[in-house]
Formats: sequence, C-alpha cells, structure tokens
Amino acid sequence: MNHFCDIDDIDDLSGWLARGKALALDQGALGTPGKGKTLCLLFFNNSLRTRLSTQMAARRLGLEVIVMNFGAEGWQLEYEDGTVMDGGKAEHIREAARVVGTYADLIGVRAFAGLQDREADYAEQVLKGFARHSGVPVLNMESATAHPLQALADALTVEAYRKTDRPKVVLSWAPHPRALPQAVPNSFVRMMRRMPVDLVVTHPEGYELAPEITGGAPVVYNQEEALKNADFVYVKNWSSYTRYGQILTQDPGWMMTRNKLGTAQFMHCLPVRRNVVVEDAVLDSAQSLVIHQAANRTRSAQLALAHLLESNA
Ligand code: SN0
Repeated sequence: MNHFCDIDDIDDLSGWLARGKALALDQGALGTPGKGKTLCLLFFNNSLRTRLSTQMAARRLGLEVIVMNFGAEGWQLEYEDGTVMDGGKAEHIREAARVVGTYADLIGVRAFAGLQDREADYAEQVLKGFARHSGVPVLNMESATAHPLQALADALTVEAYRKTDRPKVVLSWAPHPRALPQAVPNSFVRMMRRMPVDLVVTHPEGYELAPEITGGAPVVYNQEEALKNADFVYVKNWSSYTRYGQILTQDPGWMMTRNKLGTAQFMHCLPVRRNVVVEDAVLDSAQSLVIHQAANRTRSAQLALAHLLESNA
C-alpha cells in the first residue's frame, strides 16, 4: 500500500515537478484516474486552503469527495492498544479507520500536533493509525510533524519563480501570539534539501528544528546576516522543538519587513497574522508569492492524489 504521508513518499521529485508544470498549463493533464472512486477527507483541525484545494484537485481527477469535520463532530478516538475504554474516548482507531476504509477508496487526514508530548506527536499516532488500519491509501493534509502538500506547492512555486539556477532560500522564524507546530518548517526544510537551492535557516536560539530534519543545513542566528543576498525568504512561526511546544520569545524584531526583504521574493504558507509575522507592505507588494503558493496547493494535491491512484491501481 502506498501512502502520501511525507515528502519521502515522493520518489522522483523532478518528475513530479515536471508534471506540476504541465498541470499549470492544462489542469486536465493528469486525466481522470479517480473516476468511479471516492475520497474521504477527515479534518481534526481547521482549514481553508487544504479543504478547498484538495476537493478541487479530487474533482479534476474524477474523484467523488466526502468531507467530515471529525474534530468537532466525530467520536473521541482511542489510539493505544489494550486500553480499557471506560473514559471519554468512545471509539478505537482500529474500528474507525477500517469503517472509513469501507466507504472510501482514499482517505485524507488533517491532525495537528498537540504540542504537549513530543514523543506522541513525532510518533504520528493519528495519521499512521489511519494508514495502518484503514486498508486504503492515506493522504497527509498536515499531520503532527509534516505538511508535504504545502512543501510540494512551495517547491512548485520556487521552480516557477526562480531567476537563477541555484537560488538562495532563507527560512526565517517569526513571532506569533500562539504556539504553532513544526510541521510546515519541517517539510519545507526537507523539501528544499532535495532542491537545487542554497538553504539557510534563521531563528532565535532555542528554536532549532529536529536534527534529523535540518540534517546539517546551515543555521544562522543573526537574521540580518542570514538574509543577505536572499532570492526567496520563507517566513513562518513555530514553537520550540527542544523545549517542546513552548513559546520562548515574541520579539517583534523578528517580524519580516519590506526593508529586511530587500529584493527577495516573499513566501508564507498562510494563514498569516499581518503586522505580527510580516508587515502589510510586504504582503501587498508584487514580491509576495503567497497567493501563487496557495494556487499551487490544488496542483500539489492533484499530483499526490494521482500518484496514489496510479501506484495503488
Ligand atoms: C497552522 C500551522 O501549522 O502553523 C497551519 C498552517 C498551514 N497554522 C495555524 O494554526 C495558525 C493559527 C493562528 O492562530 O494564526
């Protein structure tokens, strides 16, 4: 069974990027391999882009789509084996996943990190529970530690907007009022490590991502230094991995400004807090690629779903 859980599930990245380019010219380029099949999307967390772009992608492939806000309307699920279920949890993942697998040919799951227990989050209980027990291919729509559909859309965006063969890409941490997961920066870093780019990561001390994610990519603690000669600046908040789930600083000095951005192109996965993460002047300038990134989400979902349909046919 092939799943799309992480960017490791993209075997031939240049092939995928080439298909993405073809999709930008003709949204029907991948045909309708989903005809007669159904995709079920389960949301344990909020969504705008993921929910709509995945549905659009599915329809373009000929799939029928059913959607459920599982977090708000489903039963509380138990994930541990051998427990006595006499508490608040009404259903076990073993039954829930198998049942959904009888209704749908593919399952998409969104389940963010709880940010309380690093081991539990990095074990990917929810996503892997569906992959293990549903009996059908699973699509990751942002899990506790990864957001491969976003990273693939980001790769398509860098590919489309790069002006040099080997652009400098800077991932710059930003302040935020809430503690956010590491899923987006994790997948972005891992994706950029597979692309022909020079990647630099910049953040305050204490915000180091998991070492197996960064894998030796240069970390520069001085933002100004990191931003020198950048071609793309990807801005994102995340909470601490080492002091797991904590906010260590909200220093507004890390906000992205037009002045700091210089001539680079700006990227963010959205949703974004204006004038906290990035100032208006950046988002409202022609240097901002955020809407292009969001538009590429339909293509990235179409690529991933087509791959699942083709490789599990
Ligand atoms: C999510 C995150 O992982 O950072 C989804 C990004 C695609 N972002 C948020 O939850 C932002 C919430 C907020 O209050 O700004």
